[in-house]
Amino acid sequence: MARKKIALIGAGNIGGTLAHLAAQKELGDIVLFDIAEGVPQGKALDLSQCGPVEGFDASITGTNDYADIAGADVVIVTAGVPRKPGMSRDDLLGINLKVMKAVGEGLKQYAPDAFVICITNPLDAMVWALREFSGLPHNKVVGMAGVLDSARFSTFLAWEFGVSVRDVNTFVLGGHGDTMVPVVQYSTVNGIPVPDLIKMGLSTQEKIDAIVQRTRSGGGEIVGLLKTGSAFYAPAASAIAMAEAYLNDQKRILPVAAYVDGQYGVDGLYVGVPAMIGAEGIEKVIEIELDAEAKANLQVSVDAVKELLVACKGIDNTLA
Ligand code: A3D
Repeated sequence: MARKKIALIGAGNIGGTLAHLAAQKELGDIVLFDIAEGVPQGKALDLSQCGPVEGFDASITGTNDYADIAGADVVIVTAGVPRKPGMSRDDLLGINLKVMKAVGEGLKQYAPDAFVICITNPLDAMVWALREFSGLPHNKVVGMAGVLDSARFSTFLAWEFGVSVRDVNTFVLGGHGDTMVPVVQYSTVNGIPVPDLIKMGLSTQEKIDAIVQRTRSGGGEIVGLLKTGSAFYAPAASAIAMAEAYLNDQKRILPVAAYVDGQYGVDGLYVGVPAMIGAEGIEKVIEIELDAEAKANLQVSVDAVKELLVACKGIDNTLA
């Protein structure tokens, strides 16, 4: 069987980390694409030279030509600009929308059968626009945010309870912004819901509320520390988990920005929900029961995503 082909659009901080992880896991041969001349080629060469040391077999090439992504099985999109301190994700909308148009056209021409994972911010609007520009089926275009936001929530909870991160399972729903919804009700330590752990005296409501808030602003906390860009290790690891779920038909239930049409009272929008990823891409959106507070928060988040789509349509009238 021929090796799978993984195309990475954007060879910046996340793109380079994605290439390294994909090579280490031998997910397939890797093509790094960027508009910056020399950058994808240089990173590809550097990463190729990890092969003998780390012992992986993967061809890694860099390119500025979309033709080289032809036939890709998985495409992960990070092209665009990241946040700087003081910027919200939404401030990136105008510039990254143009980038999504170029990427969408490249996908339509060269990789129409790929499973496409978008990471570019503002995520929920960019994944929607990328789907529109590319014309690919909705089940094959998905956004990465919930896996990362849940990983942040899990990390903070593991620290709070003093337990292994492996035993913490969390869900963060809604848009990837300040209105995201960490769902405490469905977050557990080895099956024990966080509200029960509070009742057992292992934490307090105030501490968990503070963790929810820290999760919501988890990306901004890192931007504030790095000063020159945004998080990239955990975002890359999260997208790789989604790519593996597709390539290996794992049927994983992951929180992702999926196209929702009907569930949760949402019509025709990309928003963070639990969904099953397998060989068909997004195979199912899972509708979990939410308490009144989570429902209200999800609605705020959905409204925020809708506003972004109106802004997108205002900038590019082909999206109307
Ligand atoms: P960065 O290191 O700047 O890399 C972006 C790359 O995109 C650069 O190498 C650019 O040259 C390249 N690029 C720009 N325009 C184009 C184009 N038209 N075609 C191809 N390549 C282009 O950023 P990064 O890797 O740190 O972040 C990438 C994106 O991910 C940003 O929009 C971030 O905001 C976003 N991000 C999202 C999350 C989520 O959880 C959703 C987390 C972290 C970062």
